[in-house]
Amino acid sequence: MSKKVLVAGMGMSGIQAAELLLKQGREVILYDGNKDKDVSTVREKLTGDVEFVLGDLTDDVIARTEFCVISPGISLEVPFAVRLKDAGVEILSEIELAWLYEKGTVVGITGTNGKTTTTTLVGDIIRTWKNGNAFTVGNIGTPYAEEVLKSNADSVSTIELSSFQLESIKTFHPHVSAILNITPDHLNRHHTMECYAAVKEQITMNQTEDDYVILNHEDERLRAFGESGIRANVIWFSGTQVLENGYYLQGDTLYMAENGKSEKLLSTDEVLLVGRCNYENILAAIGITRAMGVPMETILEVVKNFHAVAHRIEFVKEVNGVRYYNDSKGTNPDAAIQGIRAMRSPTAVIGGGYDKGSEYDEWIAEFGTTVKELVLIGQTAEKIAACCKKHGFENVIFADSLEEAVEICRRDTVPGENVLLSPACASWGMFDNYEQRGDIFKELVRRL
Ligand code: UMA
Repeated sequence: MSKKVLVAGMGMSGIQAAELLLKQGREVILYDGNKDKDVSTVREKLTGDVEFVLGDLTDDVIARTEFCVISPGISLEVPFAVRLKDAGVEILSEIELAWLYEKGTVVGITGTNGKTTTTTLVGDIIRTWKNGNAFTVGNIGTPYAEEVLKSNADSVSTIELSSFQLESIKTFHPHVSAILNITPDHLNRHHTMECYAAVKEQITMNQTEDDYVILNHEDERLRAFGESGIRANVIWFSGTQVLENGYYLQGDTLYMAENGKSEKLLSTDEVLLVGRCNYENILAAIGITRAMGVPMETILEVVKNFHAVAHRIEFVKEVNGVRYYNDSKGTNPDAAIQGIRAMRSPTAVIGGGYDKGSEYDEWIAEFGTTVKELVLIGQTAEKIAACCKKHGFENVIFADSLEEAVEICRRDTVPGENVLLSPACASWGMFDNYEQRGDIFKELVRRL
C-alpha cells in the first residue's frame, strides 16, 4: 500500500501545503478537526484531487500516513498529533515542507512583537535590491508554501515566523535570521517562557559560521543567548544604548558602529514611522539587509519611504477633533504597551478578547495619564477589569460588541484626544483574526 502525506488543517497553510504536494505528484489526505468545515470551498482552491477527512482521525488514516504537515494553529499536544507521534509518523511544519523546495536564499524573522513591520520593511528593501526577484511570506499572511516553487538561485524569501511555525522545523536554514524580542505570549500553547523562548531560538539551530543572526541587545534573554556560543555570527541592535558594534538609536539618530567607530545613518524625522519600537524595527531591518549584502544607500532610500503597516498603530480618521487609531495587531500586553506609548494625548482604549493566559499588569501600569478610559470586550474582559482594580485604575466600561465599544469611546472623548483599539489579546472567539477585527473597527470609525 503506497502511503500518502497527511496535511492537518484546512486554513491558508494547509491548503497551500496540499497544493505544493499535489504539484510534486504526491497523494494527499487533507484533514481538519472541524467536522463542519466547508470542503467544497477548499476543493475549489486546489488544482488536483485530495482525500478529505473531517472530525476524528481514524487509525486507518494514521496507518496510511507517510508523514504529516501540520498547520501552525494546531498544537502538537492535540490528541491526533500525539497519536501520530506514538505511531512513529514524522510531523513537519508547513515552513519545513516549503523549505525543502527552496532554491534561493532565506531570511527568517521572529520575535514577539515587531515581526510584521520588520518583515515588510526587509521584504521591501530586498525586493528593491533584487529588482522584484523576492518573496515576503509566512505569518505575515501569504503561506511560504504558496510562493516557494517560484524561487530560483538568485531569489530571496523573507519569512515572518511565529513560534507556532518554528515548533516543527527540522532542517529549515535561514542565511540571515533575527529574533527581535521575547516577551510573554502564547503561553497557553507553550506553557512556560523557557519553552516559548526555546522555540523562537530554534530559528538559528541549523545556521553555521557562514550565517548571521540579528538580536536585540536590550532583551536580557537574547543577550544571554547571543553570548552563549551559537554558531551564526551575531549582529546586535539597541534602541537604548550606544553599541561598540551593531546598530543603535541615540537621541533622535540611528547609528551603525564598528569597533567603537560610529557612523550616523539617518535621523528619526527622516522616517514616516513613529515610536521607539518602530525605530528598533528599522535598526533590525538595516542589520538584516546589510548582512544580506544590500548597499546602505538602497536600504536607507527604502527606509525613508516606508509607511506603517495596517493594524499596527495605524491612523484611521479624525472625527470631531478625535483621532482614531487601529492597533488590532496589539494581540498581547507587550505589543499593546507600544500602542499606548505612541499616543501623545488622553486616549480611550478598547481592549480585551481571547484568553491566551496573559498577565495584564505591565500593560495597565503603562496607562499613566495617557489612558483616560478602558472599554473592554470579549472573554478576557472580567480578568482585565480585576487587574485594573488591583492597579487602582477605575475608569473601566464593559461593552458587548466592538460597535458598542466604538460608540462609548465616541461619547466619552473630546477634541484633541484619541481612541485606540489595542486589545492586548488575540481576536479569536469574536473575530476570525486580528485583520478582520481591525477592518471592522476601521469600517465603524469611517461610519461615525
Ligand atoms: N484546526 C484543526 N485542529 C486544531 C486547530 C485548528 O483542525 O486543533 C483547523 C481549523 O479548523 C482551521 C485550520 O486548522 O480550518 C486553521 O489553520 P491555522 O490556524 O494554522 O490557520 P491558517 O489559515 O493556516 O493561518 C496560518 C497562521 N495562523 C495561525 O498561526 C493561528 C496565520 O497567522 C498565517 O498568516 C498563515 O498561516 C500563513 O502563514 C495568523 C496568526 O494569528 C496571522 N498568527 C499568530 C500570531 O501572529 O500571533 C501566531
